Amino acid sequence: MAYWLMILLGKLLTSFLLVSNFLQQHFANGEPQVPCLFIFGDSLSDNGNNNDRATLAKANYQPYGIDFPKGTTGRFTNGRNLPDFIAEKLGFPHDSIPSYANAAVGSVKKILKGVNYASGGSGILTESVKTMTLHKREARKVVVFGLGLLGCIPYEVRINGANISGCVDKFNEAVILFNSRLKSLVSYLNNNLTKATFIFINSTGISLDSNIPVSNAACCQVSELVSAPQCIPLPFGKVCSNRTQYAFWDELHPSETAFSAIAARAYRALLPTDSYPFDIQRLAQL
Ligand SMILES: *[C@@H]1O[C@H](CO)[C@@H](O)[C@H](O)[C@H]1NC(C)=O
Ligand SMILES: *[C@@H]1O[C@H](CO)[C@@H](O)[C@H](O)[C@H]1NC(C)=O
Ligand SMILES: *[C@@H]1O[C@H](CO)[C@@H](O)[C@H](O)[C@H]1NC(C)=O
Ligand SMILES: CC(=O)N[C@H]1CO[C@H](CO)[C@@H](O)[C@@H]1O
Repeated sequence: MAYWLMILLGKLLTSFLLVSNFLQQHFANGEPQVPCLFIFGDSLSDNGNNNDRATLAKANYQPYGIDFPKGTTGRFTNGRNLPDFIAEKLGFPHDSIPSYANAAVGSVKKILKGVNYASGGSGILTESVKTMTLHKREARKVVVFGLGLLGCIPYEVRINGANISGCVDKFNEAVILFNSRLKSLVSYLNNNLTKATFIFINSTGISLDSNIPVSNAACCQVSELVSAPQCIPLPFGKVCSNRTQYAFWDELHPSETAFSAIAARAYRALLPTDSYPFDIQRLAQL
């Protein structure tokens, strides 16, 4: 049952990470804290799954990846995304969790360290259900990220108009309700599924507290068109130079700086409200 819930939620959630410890071995210093990491989610977590898919949700062109060592990869941001930061904090080498698209053509060894199933638009999830059932019995530690404040996304503000808060209040009200029920679901699952541990990350609380100077505008230039929230390709569109000052990279997706801020407190909570019932660091140690 839990597995189907994960798949369902993966279609809605900002990000979905799954940490498995089926090997139950002792890890030496320098080794990752958990043996493998599986990621489910949407474009906020995608690391290249959509590049060859028939979809409009693509980020495999410049300026995407402008601050990523390998450049453009299909990540929907300027640098590292949320799973990149979480994986690094868990001790995985930089960029070592392949996209499902790459893992499928790569070696088995690669897949054993984990796979990123996240896809802009989340369409890949249905395709990968079969693969995931292979890992079903081993899935023991699950991190669920709550939805971010969708009503504060610059694109939504542009399309719907802002309330006094500067955001679209009705969207944020729905997000807050959804997240509180999601947190209850995490509690329910922990009490009723003895072999697995779930934690909830309060993305909204963390981002409201993160004080990135510009949170109401995209760093890269986007088209004025209603359906165009992504960066205009280089060299036609401009990109801001002070990228660490912006919470949003394009009109929909957080910047590397914003992802870094969320990952830091998801991994090691600063406030008791950041995670429930505890943070990723503690989950990894269980
Ligand atoms: C937000 O703005 C919309 C559109 O202008 C308006 O209908 C709605 O009542 C406002 N909501 C709040 C909570 O002020
Ligand atoms: C998230 O954090 C904020 C501020 O710390 C808090 O007010 C809110 O209740 C938290 N949300 C959930 C779902 O725990
Ligand atoms: C970022 O740089 C632009 C010019 O490229 C400037 O207009 C803007 O005020 C700067 N913003 C911050 C927060 O530094
Ligand atoms: C503590 C908790 O959430 N336990 C739940 C386990 O599942 C039963 C229903 O099957 C609920 O009634 C409990 O509340």
